[in-house]
Amino acid sequence: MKPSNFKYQLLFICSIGLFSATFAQNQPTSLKEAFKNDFLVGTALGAEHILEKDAKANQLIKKEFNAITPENHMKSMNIHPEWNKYDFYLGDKFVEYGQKNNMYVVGHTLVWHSQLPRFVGKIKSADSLKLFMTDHINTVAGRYAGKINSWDVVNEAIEDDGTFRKSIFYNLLGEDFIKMAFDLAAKADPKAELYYNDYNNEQPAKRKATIEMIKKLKASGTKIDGVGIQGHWSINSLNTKNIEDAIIEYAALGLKVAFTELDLTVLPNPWDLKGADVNQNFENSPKMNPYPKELPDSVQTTLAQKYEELFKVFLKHQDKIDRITFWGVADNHSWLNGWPVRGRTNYPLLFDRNFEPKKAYNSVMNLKKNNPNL
Ligand code: 9MR
Repeated sequence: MKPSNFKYQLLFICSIGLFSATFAQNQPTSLKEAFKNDFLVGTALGAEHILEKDAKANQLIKKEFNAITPENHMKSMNIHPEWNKYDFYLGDKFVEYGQKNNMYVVGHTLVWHSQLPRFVGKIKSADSLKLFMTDHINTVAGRYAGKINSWDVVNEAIEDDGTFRKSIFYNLLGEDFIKMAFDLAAKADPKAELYYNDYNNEQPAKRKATIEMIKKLKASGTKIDGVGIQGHWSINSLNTKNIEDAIIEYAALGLKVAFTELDLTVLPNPWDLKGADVNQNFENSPKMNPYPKELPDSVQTTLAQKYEELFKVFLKHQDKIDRITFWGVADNHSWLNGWPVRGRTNYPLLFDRNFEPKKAYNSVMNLKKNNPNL
């Protein structure tokens, strides 16, 4: 080889090396970094996370996410167990955790028919229920005023067919309970963004009813800032057309859209059950729990493809989407291990039981790595 040729080859190799090093340096290394110009990326925390019991989980939460939602401990049953008794221990710790780590803090949830304290179940009159709602919202939203970035004010008030859910709130107060809840929340914490949150509300009938309900609220002068689409979906029936239509239609109302409880079940759904009605449960059996030890590669790949499909839609509409929150940190901590069949092994999130990123994590990250401008 002539010395001059060698010199050029060396120069070429060095340039490639330098280019790859710079390229690698500019690559995002976490979800929150990858999507920083698009939307917040959040997770739901349990008590063990808030109390920083597990070093690996703690490290992962801080590295990957910039928004947090309390999975259970701000629900009325836990935070307001008796008429005159509140328990703010975990709520306070949760808010502290978010502030300390510079995270967007979501309050979940002020008015929900499920996980109600016992005493509420015994209420028989509209006046007593109003008293409960007023005291509850004033006290809880009031305590964290200025510290919570957004509240899921009302959760799951509409059924899949578009009718109002016949909850204690609806039965005693009619649909006005929704307006009442939002007005109370706006007064108790004027700075928080106020969301209506539901599952299956990307589907046409429920979406239509939700839009009507929101239009009425807005027309009456009530403050509502966003719609939360929970996003409890399945790799077997993910419908991105509905999701895209819902983003466009909710945003057209002048509202922010957030995906508030995202997970994709990989397990068979008894009776093709969709959504998240927590009152349903089914018997366990080997057929219903096909991957008790590990997830086969083929399913791992399908999960990755589905997450990629979903995030492509999210990125396409990033101007309308404020936040994508996963319902859990890693697969070991997912409500889908216990619902709608108890004791199953599910794999719905981006991190596995050892807190390692799954193929699905890479497929989502690669959307930004390979297309920085997407
Ligand atoms: O993930 C939550 C689970 O730990 C609770 O047992 C369950 C009971 O109410 O609630 C789960 O979270 C729900 C959320 O608060 C509202 N949307 C549906 C979620 C999954 O059921």
